Amino acid sequence: GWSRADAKTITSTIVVKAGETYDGKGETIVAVGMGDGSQNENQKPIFKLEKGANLKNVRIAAPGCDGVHCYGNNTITNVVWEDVGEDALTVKGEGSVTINGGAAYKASDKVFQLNKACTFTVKNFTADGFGKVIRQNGGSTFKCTIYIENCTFKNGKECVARTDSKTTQLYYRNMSTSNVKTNWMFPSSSQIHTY
Ligand code: DGU
Ligand code: CA
Ligand code: CA
Ligand code: CA
Repeated sequence: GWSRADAKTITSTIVVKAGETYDGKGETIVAVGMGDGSQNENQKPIFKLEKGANLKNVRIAAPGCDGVHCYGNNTITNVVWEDVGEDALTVKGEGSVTINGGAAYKASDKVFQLNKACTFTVKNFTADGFGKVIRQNGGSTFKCTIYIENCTFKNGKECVARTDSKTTQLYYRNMSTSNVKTNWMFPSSSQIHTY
């Protein structure tokens, strides 16, 4: 069920192994003792997805802590962050990461944080309340390739995507925004494409 009465309490990170899929079947997860959901950088992730691990059908309740850590080649399907903590999801290993379906609400700053070179795809997703939906780690120069497809972004204080890298490329189609300050903060508009 989806009700808070059914929520599953965790006190440590759920590690999903290579080649495995964690299917929450709609469960709501509440983290206790793993962080307060603020902008403090020392919170624990709710999930650690090893390289090649997948996650689906989970609602992450407040406090969102440090969200989901991805080590590459991960698919995240129908995951809802009810109240994003420090951030919602971080790419920590090279490879592809695909977010398909789901939503993220109430992010004080970043939703998706890209700390390694990756192909990062977000599709069929809603974010409502954020600073940036996608942020490549500040000052980094590696190349990310970002795809945004069939997404709705609302109430963004800064932008949809921001990078300092001159090699990162972003491709988007069927993206709708409302009350988002600006779409892109990239070194050059030539890095932004439709497809
Ligand atoms: O600013 O390393 O925000 O992974 C310096 C920090 C910062 C990271 C990042 C993250 O970039 O903490 O949450
Ligand atoms: Ca951070
Ligand atoms: Ca929040
Ligand atoms: Ca973080």
